[in-house]
Amino acid sequence: MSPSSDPLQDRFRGCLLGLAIGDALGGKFEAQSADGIRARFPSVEALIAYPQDEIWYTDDTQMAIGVAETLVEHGAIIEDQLCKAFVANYVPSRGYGRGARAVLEAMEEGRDYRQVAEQYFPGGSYGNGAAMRVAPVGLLFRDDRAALQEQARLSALPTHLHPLGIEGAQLLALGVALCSQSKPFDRAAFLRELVAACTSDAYRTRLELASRLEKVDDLGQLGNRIEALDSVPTAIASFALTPESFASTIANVIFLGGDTDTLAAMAGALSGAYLGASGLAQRLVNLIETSPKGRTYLIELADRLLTVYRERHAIKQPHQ
Ligand code: F2R
Ligand code: MG
Ligand code: MG
Repeated sequence: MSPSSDPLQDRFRGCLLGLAIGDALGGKFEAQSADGIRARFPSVEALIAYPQDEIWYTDDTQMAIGVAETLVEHGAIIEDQLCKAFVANYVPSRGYGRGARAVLEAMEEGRDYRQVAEQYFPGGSYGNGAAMRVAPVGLLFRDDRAALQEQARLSALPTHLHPLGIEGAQLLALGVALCSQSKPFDRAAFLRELVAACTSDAYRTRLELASRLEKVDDLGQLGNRIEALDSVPTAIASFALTPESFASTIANVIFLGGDTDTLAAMAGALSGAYLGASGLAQRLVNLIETSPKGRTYLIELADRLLTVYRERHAIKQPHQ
């Protein structure tokens, strides 16, 4: 990849590549214990140095690709088009949530997927599957708060109808939008904006706790689980504690164990949107899989999303 001289292009690319790296590196440790990971990797540097061969992403990146493709093709989330993109990208061996798998297979077979989702989790899923894939929404609607909230909600609906699943996606999308705009980083302002955007006490309480955290050793207080409430605030807090280090941001959530791919995918998307592709761990960028929808495709997809963003705003000149 030749480095971009366009700061916004660098951030769009950084967001998708950061997501894929966090997902792929975290995927090597999914469901492992914090103690087990720490015993093998005593430092951030040791963890980041671990992969020697291609790193393969999981459902997190695969579904984010579906969201980005839908936005590129249609300029907004259109539910049946989003479902088509999810189905076209669906490879079960990448490791999907069990409810998500049932819903995607219903979509694939033309069955009533909303009914399947409701049967699986009455009241809807509050898993982190909507948040893990929402980053492209945060990029495209980075300067339109109302559209961002609505588009994030629409991107969640086919699989995640529970309010906590939807709100997790809205908060992560807002986090990406803020990260793509700010430099230098103002931690208090960043978390204040996110707290103000909360619609539930549950997320507000977690993000207020995130704003009081002073060290990465305390991140575990926010959770490491597959539920959106137990992972979205954690990823946001990790980025906010180490905004200038992509490696630390993803490693510190992987050290928590549990849902490591998704924690690191979300944290990586935030960090990448802030630092840009040029601020990522370059060794890891170079190790992202070279499959048809691997590293090169992710960069092209980010560039196409930026084109849609610029057309939407009729912005002719590159800007921050
Ligand atoms: N699921 C995985 N990884 C396990 C892969 C196992 C194995 N390698 C394989 O190949 O199969 N990872 C991915 O799933 C998470 C995202 O899940 P998503 O899309 O939200 O799925 P789902 O099924 O809707 O929810 C996940 C779990 O959350 C709990 N849950 C959700 N809503 C619930 C409700 N209303 N009541 C009770 N529980 C609810 C359930 O435990 C769901 O299984 C990411 O980690 C992604 O990486
Ligand atoms: Mg995954
Ligand atoms: Mg996961």
